[in-house]
Amino acid sequence: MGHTSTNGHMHTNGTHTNGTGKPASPFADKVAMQHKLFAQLSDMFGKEVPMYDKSLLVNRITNTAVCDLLSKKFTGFAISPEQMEKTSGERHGAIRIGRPDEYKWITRFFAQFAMEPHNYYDMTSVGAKSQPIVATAFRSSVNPEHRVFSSLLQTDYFAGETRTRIEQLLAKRTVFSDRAKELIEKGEKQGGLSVDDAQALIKEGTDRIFKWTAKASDHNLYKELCDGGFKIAADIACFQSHHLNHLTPNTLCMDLYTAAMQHTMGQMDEAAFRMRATRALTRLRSFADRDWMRLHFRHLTPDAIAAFGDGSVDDMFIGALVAGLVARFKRDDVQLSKLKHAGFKDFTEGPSEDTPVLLRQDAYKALTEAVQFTNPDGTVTDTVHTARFGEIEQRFYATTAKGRALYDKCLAVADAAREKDPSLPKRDFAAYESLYAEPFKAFPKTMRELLNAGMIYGRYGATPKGQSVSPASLPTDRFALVEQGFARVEGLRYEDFLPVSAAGIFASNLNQYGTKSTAAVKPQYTQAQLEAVMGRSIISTDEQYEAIEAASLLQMYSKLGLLDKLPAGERQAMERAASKAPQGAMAEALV
Ligand code: OOG
Ligand code: NI
Repeated sequence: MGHTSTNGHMHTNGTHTNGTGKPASPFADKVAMQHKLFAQLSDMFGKEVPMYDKSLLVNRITNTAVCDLLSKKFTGFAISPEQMEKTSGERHGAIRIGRPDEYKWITRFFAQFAMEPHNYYDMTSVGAKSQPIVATAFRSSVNPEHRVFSSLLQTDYFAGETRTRIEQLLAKRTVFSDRAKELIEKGEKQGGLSVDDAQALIKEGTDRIFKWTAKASDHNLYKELCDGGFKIAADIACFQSHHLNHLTPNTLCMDLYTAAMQHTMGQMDEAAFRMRATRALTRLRSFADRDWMRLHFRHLTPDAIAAFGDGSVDDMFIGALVAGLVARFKRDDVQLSKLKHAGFKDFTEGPSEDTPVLLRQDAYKALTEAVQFTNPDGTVTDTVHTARFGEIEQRFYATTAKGRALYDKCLAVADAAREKDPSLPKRDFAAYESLYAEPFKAFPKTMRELLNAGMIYGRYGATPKGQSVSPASLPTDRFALVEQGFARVEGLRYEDFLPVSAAGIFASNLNQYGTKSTAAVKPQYTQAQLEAVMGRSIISTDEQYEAIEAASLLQMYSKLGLLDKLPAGERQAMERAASKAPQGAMAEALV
């Protein structure tokens, strides 16, 4: 499948050349339309779920405090309101789909926005938290800003009669209108859509495909599924659209945001909030170095970051920031406790707060929303449904196989420790944090150390200094080159999902642990099966992260005149890995 321009540059339309010498295209830039799609999904979701809109406001407020601290620490750093919106903007959504043919349409829909399937997630085999779904995530391959975790219900997970009833109900619905299908087919045939057509397809998304209707079918089946522990199947089978389950923005400081949410939702008093906010900002002051800046502000070039001066942040400044937050959260527009809600989770999923790998996620719990069921006999049941929740995330470095294995090990130990004393986060949060951080001590805590230990992937580039000296005087070791200023490096950001974290999110938000298959023999699910449903292959991102690193190293060695000095085996391995790099990846190189 061909890649389109996924380099993240904004074009409002494609009718001009894009500065790369490529001929002008009559079609809208797919990535620009992807941004529009997510902006409009966010508007839709904000109207549907007032809590979500408020959580965006809380995120804006806490991210602003973070940036105030950063501009004191790094003189010359400032962020415009527009850039703040973009930086905190939507990162991912989640949808749950019932039928294979619908899943194929979804695949084709996202392709029109340059979003392709990345990674296979088999949620039927994650132990006690298993769910009857398999999934992939649609996103751009290079510098993705948005992604959608898209699940497909596996009806054969269920025994005979339940399975038949789910399938019969699902068979009756039409999520994609004829117009939506026509637009997708047109885009495929032409190789793109005009701005108007792309906008019309977005409207199909916000008016129908992803829209919450509060209308459902067959309350008996719904109740049976819920009572049987299959809430997820009920959430899929009984509804008429692939309603957006959550839409997750990006926070610059998870611990500040979660404290703020708990405070404004009425779960944390002012004194506790002051303490938590002070701790979060104090930690940020020490670990937000220039690498952290590059990771969190993709619009800042390494040169721009290097040019910032060294400022300093004293305790008084943090005190003033916290006082400002306390005052801000007294205002009417952020009284989240006045909205009906089910509380905020007590702890964050992912690595400990001091370990910058993969991602950290948290959420306010699923809301109870009014739904009207129309039953097979024509009667109507007015009741409620609990599924949509409010997640938040912060992304860190992508781990290598070695780093991932260590993460999985640390996580298992940390989770077990937490489960031994489940009320600890509520009783004594500081004690809980130390308990959870203990197993993660096995991880280095800075980007450089993580790279040197082979735990995370990096993108390397030659510096002007490196290019100005004779290759004969240069070492070939990548770390030595960086150490001596001949090269530089940045960690790659993790752009994907964590099945165990996802399972935890399913479990806590459905208020229900996983489900065992009721089929006589639990079916085995494979990536190839999902690929057959989609009619295309799924991209493996471990391979991509490795490829981006390898391609950047080859480019660096070539610019430094060192390619010939590399051991042949090492160079070949790099070339093999680099050949899998997504198109456009090197346009993102450091130099
Ligand atoms: C998807 C859960 C996965 C995440 O952030 O890991 C997810 C769902 O709730 O349908 O969104
Ligand atoms: Ni999510």
